[in-house]
Amino acid sequence: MTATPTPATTAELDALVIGAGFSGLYMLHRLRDLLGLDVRVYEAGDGVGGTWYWNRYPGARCDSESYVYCFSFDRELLQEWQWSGKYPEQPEILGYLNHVADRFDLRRNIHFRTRVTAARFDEASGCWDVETDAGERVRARFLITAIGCLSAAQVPSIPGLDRFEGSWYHTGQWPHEGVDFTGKRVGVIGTGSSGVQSIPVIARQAQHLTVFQRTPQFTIPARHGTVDRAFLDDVKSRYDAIWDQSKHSRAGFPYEVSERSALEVDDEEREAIYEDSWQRGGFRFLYGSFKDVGLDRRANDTASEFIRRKIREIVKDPETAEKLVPTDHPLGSKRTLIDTDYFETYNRANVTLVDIRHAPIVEITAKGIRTEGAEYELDVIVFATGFDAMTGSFLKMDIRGREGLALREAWAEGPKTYLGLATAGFPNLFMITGPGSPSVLSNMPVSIEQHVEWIADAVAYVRERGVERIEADAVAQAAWVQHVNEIANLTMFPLANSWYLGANIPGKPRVFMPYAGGVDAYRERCDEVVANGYEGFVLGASAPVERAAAGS
Ligand code: NA7
Repeated sequence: MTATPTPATTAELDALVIGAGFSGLYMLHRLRDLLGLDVRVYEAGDGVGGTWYWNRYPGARCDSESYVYCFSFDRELLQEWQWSGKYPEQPEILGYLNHVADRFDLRRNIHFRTRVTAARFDEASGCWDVETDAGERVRARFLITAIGCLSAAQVPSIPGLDRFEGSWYHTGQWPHEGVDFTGKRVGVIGTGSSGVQSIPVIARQAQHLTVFQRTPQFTIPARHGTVDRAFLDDVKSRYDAIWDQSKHSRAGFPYEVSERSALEVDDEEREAIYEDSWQRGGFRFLYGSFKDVGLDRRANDTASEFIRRKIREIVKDPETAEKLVPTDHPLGSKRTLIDTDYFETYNRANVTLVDIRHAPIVEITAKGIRTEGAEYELDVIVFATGFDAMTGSFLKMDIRGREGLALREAWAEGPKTYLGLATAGFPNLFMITGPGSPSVLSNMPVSIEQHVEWIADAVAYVRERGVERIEADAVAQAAWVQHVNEIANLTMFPLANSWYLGANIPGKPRVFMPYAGGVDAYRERCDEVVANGYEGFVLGASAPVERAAAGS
């Protein structure tokens, strides 16, 4: 908060929602149309869509299959929308979310081109005072963040970017008019999902593409294509069962999960199962092949080794193939990627792979990128370098809870939440898919719907009882944080440097942020909390803030 006078409060709302992606749109609908509350949404973009508004890079596409990458709450909506791609592409998802906004008349409560800069909890009124970069100031009983998990784009601070005479872009802030790479020498830094999706598409257009790779990745073919009409008709005839299965599954997908161990079959059978999963494509490779690929290192080694063999088979130049083979982390410990023609792209004559793990980038020059090994002349640099994941968008705002406690202070050692829904010291603040919930380890719309419905129910519960505040209890929060860590330590996740752990951001505390115990177990726990009268939440007055020990 600044010492400068703040503008007068202009409105009093029941709820203020930040963000108009999947989460914000449904939260608005639920609170406004089902509970009859006075709600406003602030959205930084000039349209709805969130992630799918910003990430317009070539090849941007979702890794969840389209028929389950959507809302399930309205049966008519499910029946009327027709997906065209097996995996929905960014324009199609954006079209879907615009359709949702129109269909439920949501835009009239959304203030676009408005970024929330600060929010302070007012002890006397039990409300949040929220400020925006447009100079608006509004008071609301409940503050709900619908800011996504991957929305604070990260351009690494490489010396010399300001001297570069070409143009540069970050995949997460892509120009709406697109970028024409024809005849251009293009450099892509980063080989996460965004890099792996955009590299094959850029390679087909550019004169030459140079990929700057720090960590080789495991990626599985998506087997993308148009979606079969008969398949969609069948899905629509049994949607209730599909959602039921997804909501009670480990990762929010209606996939059969294998009951076999990779270690209980012989080599030949194991190879055949992996080959079948590889040919079918997508995340099924992880869930449908064997039950222990994500849990047991020896089982995981068999899957990792299968993919390494595939890379060496696909990539013709042995030296390039070796550079692409991941050796420093097990499959699934970083976000598993799915791709279309990623490894095949390195067989093109106009594509060069540069290993910046062994010869790091030193600087960006006027003409291109200089590594410890060579200088590469470029017309365009694409930063596919990811996000300050899960906490970045929270901490960009100046959020202050009781007794002026700053969220930046409360989360200085890493995010501390109760169920990823709330945080001690910040009454009446709810987070949709916050750190400590399954979020990025799941099919997002399934997790988003569960959170939105849980939050709306909690709001209704306290309102019906005339309770003015609800806040996570610090002891319950500490137990949840510990549980999230214990579960992560049973998996492969801690074995890689990943954005799940904040490892991609220099100086960020190394804490595993999402909940790896599964969408099914998580939903059960959230339901239990409600059944036990909002166990772990304090309703009404709260104890003094424990600064040093807040949630630790
Ligand atoms: P990711 O998955 O964080 O990938 C970022 C990539 O950029 C990754 O290969 C990083 O290498 C690389 N990177 C990041 N910083 C640097 C620097 N300073 N120098 C060189 N290379 C760097 O982001 P995406 O946008 O691809 O995907 C985000 C999520 O969106 C994805 O996981 C899905 O959930 C959807 P590293 O691996 O850190 O060595």
